[in-house]
Parts: sequence; C-alpha cells; structure tokens
Amino acid sequence: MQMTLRWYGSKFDTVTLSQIRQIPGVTGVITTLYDTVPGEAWAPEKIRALRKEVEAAGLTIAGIESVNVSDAIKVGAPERDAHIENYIKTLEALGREDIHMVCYNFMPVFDWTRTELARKRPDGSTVLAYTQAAVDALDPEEMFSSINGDMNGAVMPGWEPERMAKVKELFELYKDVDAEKLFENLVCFLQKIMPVCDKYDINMAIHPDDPAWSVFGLPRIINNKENILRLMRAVDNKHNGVTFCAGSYGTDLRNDLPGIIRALEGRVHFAHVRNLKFNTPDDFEEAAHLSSDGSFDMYEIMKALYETGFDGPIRPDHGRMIWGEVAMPGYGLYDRALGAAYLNGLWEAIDKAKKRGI
Ligand code: DNO
Repeated sequence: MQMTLRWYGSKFDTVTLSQIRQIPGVTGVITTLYDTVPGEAWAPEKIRALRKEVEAAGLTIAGIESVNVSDAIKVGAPERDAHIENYIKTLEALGREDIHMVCYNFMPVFDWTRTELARKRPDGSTVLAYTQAAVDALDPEEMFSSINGDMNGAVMPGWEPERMAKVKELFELYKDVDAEKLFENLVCFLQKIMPVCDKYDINMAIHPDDPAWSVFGLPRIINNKENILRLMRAVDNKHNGVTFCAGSYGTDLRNDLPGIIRALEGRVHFAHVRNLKFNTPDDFEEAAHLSSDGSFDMYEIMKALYETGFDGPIRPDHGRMIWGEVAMPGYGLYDRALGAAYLNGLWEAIDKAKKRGI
C-alpha cells in the first residue's frame, strides 16, 4: 500500500505539500482539479502542471479524488453521452500523466451528508457528526444553511454554494430515478469507460454512499456488501473497483467492515480508513483513528486489507480539529497526520508478524 493524504490544491487547501512531505511514511497525495465542472473534460495542461507541482515537493499523485460524475450521467439525461465522452477524455489525459486511480461516487444530489461540522468531544476537539433526528427535522436547503456557518471559510466538496442554490432543481431531476434506474445508469457509465481504463490501466474506485442509507428520500445503491458485489459482477472487469471507505460503510452498524474488504479481494483500489464513535445507531461522530476512541477495530480493518493483498493508495480520513487548527472540517493537518502514523504502525506490525510467522 501507499500511504497518502488528500490535498485540495494550493489554491484551496490550508495544508501545504511541504507539510505533507514531513509526515513519516506519507509518499503521495490524492488530489483533484477542484475548479472543474462535472461533465466537462479536464485540460491536459492543468493535469500536467498539478503533477509537476506535486513532484517538485517530493511526492507523487497517487490518485484522483474525484473526477465527479455529472447529474446528467447519473439520471440518464440527454447530455449523458456528451458528458461520458468528456469523462473519457479526462481519463485519457490522466492516463497519459501516469495517473492510474480515480475515485468517484454515484450519490444523487449530495455527495456526503453530515448534520454537524464542529461537534465538541470530551477532549475539546471538534468533529463532524451525524444525527438522523436533525435530517428528519430539516429540508435540504435548511440543512445547508445550518452547517454553512461551520465550514471555516472552506468550500466543502459536494456542498458548493452554487450547487446548493440549485437544490430544488436537483431534486426535481431525480424525481423519477429510483435505485434500479440509478444502478442501470451506473452500469451504462462503467461499460462505456472500461475500454479507456483498460488501455491506460486506470482503476476506477467507487466511493460508497455516506451515510449508507437514503437521506431526504433519495436512492442509495452503494451501501453494503450485497450491493457493491452486485456492481462488481455487473461490470466484471478489474478496473471496475472500489474505494473501501470505513467511515461510510461503517455508518450502518450491520456492515461487517473486514468482511466487506475480504469479499472484494482484488477489487479494492483505494482505502479511506477512519473511525466513528456511535452514541446510538442513529447518531455518530467522527472519532480519532485509534480503535479505542471509536466503535471500529482498526487492526482488523488493516489486517483484512493486508491479507487480501491490497496494494493501492490508502489515506487517513476526516480528522478531528485539534490544537487550535483552523481548516476545512475533517481536512486539517494535525489529526490526519496522527492517523497516518497510527495506520502505518498497524501495517508495520501486521507485516512483521506475518513475515516472522507469528
Ligand atoms: C468526504 C469524501 C467524499 C468523497 C467523494 C468521492 O469527505 O469522502 O467527498 O471524496 O464521495 O467521490
């Protein structure tokens, strides 16, 4: 595996490449061209410039998170074919720059949903949190304004103000799209892009729905072992793979996280490893990465990755806001650096124990 950190680019991130370079064991970044519009093709020269900037800092681009899929592709609107053509052009351009992993999601309207961006924990840190009661009490627009104030001046991916201004239109677009239709549209998208992925050896890695159930009545299709395996079978190509995200599959306590990893052997191309602390099954907060701080066994998660031969990029995920840092919620430097060091420690211990036959 390659330990990485997500980095939003020098224009948008408070964390710098030189800081990332100093986290022990972190050798790459997961990044994106943040100011692109889903449906448009990425300019090859911008990808090249980004790559040069990252390499000049002594790091590599270990993958892209995300090349976003447009709503037209998700709902199967008339512009779908043109948007898929553009997606293919983007993949070609990434392949030519030697980038071989692309994370994306197929969630309708919202990328991920949290109801609080700065819930205070007993140790004084603040974290992202979700409580179903808050979702049930608000409509999507109200929810956006209620969390907008907590963004520390950052624009959160999936919650861009321009997008939220169109929230009603977006809901309208999805009104006839049920889970089956969404799944069909996803399969159609993947079938069309597989040839370019085969040509450039690009691993597509679908991010699960977060949380793993329907919010505001919108369909969710990538939320448990059965559904993700159905997608793997529907487009049975190694390049049709998965982002294993512990914090997203883990929102549903019925999901056995190491079991999902093992069932997906050979198809996990990217891993987001983080911990959640459940107060009730409907209320959770994003804890420190350490097993004992939350509800998941991080050792078992890392062991399942190790034992299934996972060799893609991995990253610590949303960190707590600690030590007075002001950054995009979930994406500060300090707690993610602690997370990377901890996950590297688990990996080293698992690796050595295996090699010594312990
Ligand atoms: C949240 C992230 C998601 C993820 C996308 C992938 O912090 O895990 O926004 O990047 O769903 O397309």
